[in-house]
Amino acid sequence: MARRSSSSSRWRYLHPAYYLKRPKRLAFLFIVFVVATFAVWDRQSLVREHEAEIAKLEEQLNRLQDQLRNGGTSKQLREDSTHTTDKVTHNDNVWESEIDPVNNQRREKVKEAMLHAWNSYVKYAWGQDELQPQTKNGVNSFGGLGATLVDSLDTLYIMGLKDEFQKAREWVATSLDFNKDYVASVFETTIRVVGGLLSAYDLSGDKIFLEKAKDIADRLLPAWDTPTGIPYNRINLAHGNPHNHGWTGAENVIRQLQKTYPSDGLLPIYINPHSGAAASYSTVTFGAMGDSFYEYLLKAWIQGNKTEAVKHYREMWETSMEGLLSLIRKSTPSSFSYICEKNGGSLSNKMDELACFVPGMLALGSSGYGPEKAEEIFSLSKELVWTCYNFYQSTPTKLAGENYYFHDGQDMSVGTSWNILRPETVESLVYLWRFTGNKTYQEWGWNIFQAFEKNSRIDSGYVGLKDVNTGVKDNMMQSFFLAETLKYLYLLFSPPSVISFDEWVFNTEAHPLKITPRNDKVENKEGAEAKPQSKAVIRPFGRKQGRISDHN
Ligand code: DMJ
Repeated sequence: MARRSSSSSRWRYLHPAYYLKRPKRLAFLFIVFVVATFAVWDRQSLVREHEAEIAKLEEQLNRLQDQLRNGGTSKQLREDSTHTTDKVTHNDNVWESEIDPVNNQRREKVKEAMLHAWNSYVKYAWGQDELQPQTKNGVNSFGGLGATLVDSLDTLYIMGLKDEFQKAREWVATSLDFNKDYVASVFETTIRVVGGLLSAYDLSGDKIFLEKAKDIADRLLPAWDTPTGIPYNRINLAHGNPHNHGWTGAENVIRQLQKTYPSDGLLPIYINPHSGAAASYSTVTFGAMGDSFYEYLLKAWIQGNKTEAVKHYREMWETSMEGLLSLIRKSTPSSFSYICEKNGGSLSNKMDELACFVPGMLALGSSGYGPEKAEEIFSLSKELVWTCYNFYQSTPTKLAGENYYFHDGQDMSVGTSWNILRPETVESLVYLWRFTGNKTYQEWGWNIFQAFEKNSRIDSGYVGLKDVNTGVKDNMMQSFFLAETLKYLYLLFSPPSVISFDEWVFNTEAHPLKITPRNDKVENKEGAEAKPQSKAVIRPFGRKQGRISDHN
């Protein structure tokens, strides 16, 4: 009995009558119910909030991983990042570009093009200098120095193609051998191989690239051992023996340029390394064989961080720019500005596509002038890049020929009509876009990229065109297509902080090299310590602040 009554008293709490008969108990039950409901509801919303937070973090993580994969800033990939403050220099632009889906898509397309070019090289020409895509074989046009591989290292790195970069790095470490009984071009080997290796070192910090760069540079150095210091243009990599082509030795020269820089700053393309003199009839051009000299006057000044020790480079460059101004003419009827060539005393109305690096150079150098001159130089830069873009637009394939002639009343016509995947115009577009923020330049670059895709892409790589009028293809994927053309296109759709002009200067083969830190002690010619000049950082114009009126 007792057991039965205790059990029934236990279950009485579940009977409604237990509460309904006593209001206090009912109120207590109600309060317990409300508190429990709140507790459950609150917990659920907390879970929901946390889920939302986690989703947001995941999204951010994906975005950062994407950024890392797609290039990001060079320093994001570099473990040894010592300049962390630089990462935020152009932060606004980074985020602006990140949320610009058009730029992102275009950048991906360019990266995909690089992968296509690279994978074709890996498949058919691994370790050789260049790929012949039509016949699917490699050729050693530079003596077997792996020119395409070395030229591509920094592009792979900047695009965040880590596996490809690593594989290339292993080849450099284990198979790159410079002890070749081969008479190499001093210029080409310097810009592609020394430049490519130094840039890979500057970006990755991996010492193997520096060691290899030193090895090849030491083999090239005897070429500078001439009475004037002006180098021979060819040298045997295994044995030294610097020499010039027979035909350059035949130059009759009258001035010793080493000591007397011409008053118009325009140097003929052939100079005798023994006397330092140039032939009076030798061509003056901002195109083939003359281009990089002017580019390097400016860039040596920038790479030396514009200190007193490198001031003379800037001065010579400014002198040469006055000479350049004297070569500028305008076409009729459309008023295209172009750069003439000079043969002896007469000007020829011919301009190489190669000279289309000039607009970029002018834009880069303009900020070192006072405001008025800077305006003049910058404005010329914009006029010239418009002309260069029209080199592309004026042909049926929308790819530029090798050079153009200008005729009264007829504007321009293609001279030599091949296109070998050259980079100069897209190079200049990167500078113009970065300095003006005007997206028109990106559109032009995109049009050029599409023309390459349409005309030059085949299953086994990219080829040049024998004729931009007919679209007939050649059989060569030039190493500078991967080193320069695709790199500049990638940068055109990337935030300006990716290889910022404040920290990097591009060699003439588009290999970015670190600007010498400003606080470094620089020694001038006499061995005296040079004082850094007052801060003269290159200042890109505000993105919304496009200068004067841009074409289109
Ligand atoms: C490259 O090797 C370099 O840009 C050089 O300065 C000029 N020629 C090619 C690209 O056109």
